[in-house]
Formats: sequence, structure tokens, C-alpha cells
Amino acid sequence: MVPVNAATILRQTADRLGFDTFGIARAQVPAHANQLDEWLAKSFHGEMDWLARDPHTRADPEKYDPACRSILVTGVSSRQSAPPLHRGRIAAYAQGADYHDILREKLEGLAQATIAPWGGNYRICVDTSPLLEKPLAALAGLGWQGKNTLLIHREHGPWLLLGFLLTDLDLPADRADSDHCGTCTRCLDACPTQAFPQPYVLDARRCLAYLTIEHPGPIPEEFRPLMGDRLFGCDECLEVCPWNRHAQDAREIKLTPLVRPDLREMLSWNDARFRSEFRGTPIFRLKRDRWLRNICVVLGNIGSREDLPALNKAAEDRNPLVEEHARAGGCRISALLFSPPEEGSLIR
Ligand code: B12
Ligand code: SF4
Ligand code: SF4
Repeated sequence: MVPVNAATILRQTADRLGFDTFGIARAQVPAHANQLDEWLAKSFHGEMDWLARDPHTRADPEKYDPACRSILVTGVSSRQSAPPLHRGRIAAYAQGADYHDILREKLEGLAQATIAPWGGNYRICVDTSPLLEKPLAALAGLGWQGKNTLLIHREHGPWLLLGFLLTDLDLPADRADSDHCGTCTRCLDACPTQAFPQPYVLDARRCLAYLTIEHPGPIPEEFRPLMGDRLFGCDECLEVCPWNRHAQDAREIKLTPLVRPDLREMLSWNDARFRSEFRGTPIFRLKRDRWLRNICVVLGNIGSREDLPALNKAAEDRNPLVEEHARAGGCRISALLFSPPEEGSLIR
């Protein structure tokens, strides 16, 4: 039986388990879900074919889980404001342990303390289920979908990682928040690759998070210099958001940044070494070859003479992706080293 004060109990339990925010939505099609078809028709999803698989299920939680009546939405902040520990930037959410595991464990705890004893069935969803998570989080009152397309929370800004419990229990829904982006365009202006064709719409093919994480092949030449020192993901359109003004760093200890070896050392790694270093982190999913691909681009952008031997060695790699990016990275450093300095500029 669902107690009369179910919402209070859920909120208190979520807080005790270390969630930074919590809300409840009724199982319904969220706002703007009808624009998913248009987004896919423009091929903005790039090679993420799984996004185009059955979009009508993705748009409607009841199609995904016909028994679902209520959706519990949770958020854990991933913000890390300290400067990077090493060369090459990793997006805040990926600097520590894998958030999928962290949120799943907490959601299981929440369900076992509430939904299960109340006689409900539940399903845990974190990122990988066919749901439009950001619009659902907005429906549950966590915030609004901002112009950078992310869920913006009044206290935690764009840094929440989202986790969901779909249940067959009827629970009291929260009120959706309204849009508080106003006339601000900071995220759109800050994007290094101009990945927003219009506010609230992302062309993933131009997004550095897509190119460094999801994209399987070579990084297109035009985007390599724009990657700068970004090894994995990108936080540019999060960092500039004025809704960061009250945001604190992540309180989840497992998200604390891990110390990594230097890029030069990682370039010499085989599969086994890569797997042992990154098991249990979001980078593990990338696999060794794409990780080395990204390192080569970053070294090409920020490297020095001392990085050339490591790049030359990687240019003999058995994997053509690594080989080509190592060669190109080495050429870029050499070109910068040996090009005549412009008047007034420093010699590297
Ligand atoms: C695919 C995906 C990506 C892709 C595409 C991103 C995208 N914007 O869709 C790539 C690889 C680029 C990506 C990048 C990142 N991702 Co991602 N990603 C997803 C995933 C799996 C699906 C998102 C999706 O459905 N995209 C489809 C498109 C169509 O959705 P959309 O952009 O929201 O498009 C809608 C709007 O454009 C809307 N719309 C159109 N016009 C208008 C007008 C108005 C006024 C409004 C409000 C809306 C609107 O209509 C569209 C359809 O609903 C979700 C998890 C999930 N299952 O939902 C995580 C998720 C969105 N990602 C997340 C994160 C953390 C990131 C990164 C920050 C990681 C990083 N630092 O590198 C970046 C952020 C880049 C960015 N600005 O979006 C978090 C975001 C949490 C939050 N606070 O919002 C999620 C929710 C995962 C999670 N469980 O925490 N991601
Ligand atoms: S994550 Fe980076 S590249 Fe992607 S849209 Fe945001 S600012 Fe642009
Ligand atoms: S930077 Fe400005 S426009 Fe972008 S999401 Fe934040 S408030 Fe909205």
C-alpha cells in the first residue's frame, strides 16, 4: 500500500542515499518529444543509430513500459571546479567512477526502501534506456531544458546526472518548472564547434562529446584543432551557464577525479593496460584505440618537441586509426616547431 505521505518519504530517502535532487512525473509524453522525428530526419544523431531505432517508444514512456504509471527522477551533481590534474581535459562526469553504476546502486536502494515494500514493481533506467530523460526530468520539476539542450537545475545548473525509477504505482506528481534561459545565449556562443543550429537543438555530429566518445572513425580534420586539449567529452556549454552561480562541486565521493599517467605514457599502452586502468570508469567503454586516437589529436594541439618520439612510435601502431592520428599529430607539432615565427610571437 502506498502511504499518504509517500512523496515526503521518497524525498527524504533520496536525500539520505545521496541524491542531490528528486521529483516525480506522471508517465506521459513529455514536451517537445514530437520534435525527435525532425531531429532524426536531419541526421543530427550522426552514427548513433540506436537513437533512430523506434523513436516512438523513446518519445513515450508508456510505450517503453506499458505498466508504468509514475516516473521517479533523481539527479546527482557531477561538477568539478578544480583545475585538471594532468595534460588533457576529461569531462567532469567522467573524471572518476562510472556514474551509471553509482546511480543504479542508489536507485536500487531507493526502490528497496520504498517502492518494493509498498507492493510496486520498478525498473531502473540510467542513460541507456530508450527514454527522453531531460524532458522527463523537466516534467518532474527538476528544472528546464536549456538552450544547450541540457536539464538546468536552479541550484546545480547543468551538472546533474540523471537516474530514473519507472513504477506501476500511482504517485503524486510534481509541477514542471518553466524556462529560465531568458535572453542568455552564453552556451550557444561558447561552443567551439558551433554545434547548435538553433537554440535548444544540437547537431551531435559537430559536438565534441559525440566526436570524442561516440564517433567510431577518424576525427574529421576540421574538428581536430577545435578539440584543443579535450580528450573525452566537453563541458564548454555547461561551464559558461549563469545557473552555475550557486552550484557546488559533486558531493558524491566516487566521482572524485582519479589521477592518471601523462599522455605520452598512455600512448604506449596495449589493450590489457588500457582495460586495467579504466575498468569501472566511463572511459572504459571507449576502448583503447579510440582513446589513443583522442590522445594523438590532443598532443597535436598542445604537445611539444618532447612528445614527438611517443607519437612517432604510435605511428607504427597496428591499428590504422591510431597510426593515422599519431602521424597527423606529429606533423602538426613539427609544423608549429619549424614554421617561421610571426613577428612578435614567442618561439616554442
Ligand atoms: C545521445 C546522448 C548524447 C549525444 C547527443 C546529445 C543531445 N543533446 O541529444 C552526445 C554524445 C552529443 C551527448 C553529449 C553529452 N551528454 Co548525453 N546523452 C545522450 C542520451 C543517451 C540521449 C539524448 C537524446 O535523447 N537525444 C536526442 C535529442 C533529439 O534530444 P535533445 O537534444 O534533448 O532534443 C530535443 C530538443 O532539441 C527539443 N526541442 C526542440 N526545440 C525545442 C525548443 C524548446 C524551447 C525546448 C525546451 C526543447 C526543444 O526537441 C528534441 C526532442 O525532444 C541521454 C540519456 C537519455 N536516455 O536521454 C544522455 C544525456 C542527455 N547526456 C548527458 C550528459 C551529461 C552529456 C554531456 C554533458 C557529457 C559531456 N560533458 O561530454 C554532453 C552534453 C552535450 C550537449 N550540449 O547536449 C546527461 C545530461 C544530464 C542533464 N543535466 O541534462 C544525460 C541525460 C545522461 C544522464 N542520464 O545523465 N549525449
Ligand atoms: S559539449 Fe562542447 S562541443 Fe558539444 S555542444 Fe557543448 S560546447 Fe559544443
Ligand atoms: S548558458 Fe544561458 S542559454 Fe545556455 S542553458 Fe544556461 S541559461 Fe540557458
